[in-house]
Amino acid sequence: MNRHAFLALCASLVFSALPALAAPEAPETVTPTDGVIRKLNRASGSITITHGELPNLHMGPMTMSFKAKDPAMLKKWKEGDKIRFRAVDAKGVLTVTSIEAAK
Ligand SMILES: [Cu+2]
Repeated sequence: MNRHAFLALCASLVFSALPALAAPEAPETVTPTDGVIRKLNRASGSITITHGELPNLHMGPMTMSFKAKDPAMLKKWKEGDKIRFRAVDAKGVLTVTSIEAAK
């Protein structure tokens, strides 16, 4: 392997490792959980949910506040809505990454 090939290999290894560092938990792999919206704060982008078990966050059922990944995703919801949602630990901030209506 010549020097250029070696450097290219190093670069590809570094870049392939980056997504894993930036997102320790891919949101799309998290199983959605049932919840009921208790409180919405569109200004601060926070949402309080009574949620079922969240295995990926090591939580049993409880009522708690999350940060919305994007505050705009709170627009269509209101208090009392039954939802299915995904939440992840984003560097210590418990963050809701998706919300859909419960069936
Ligand atoms: Cu909780």
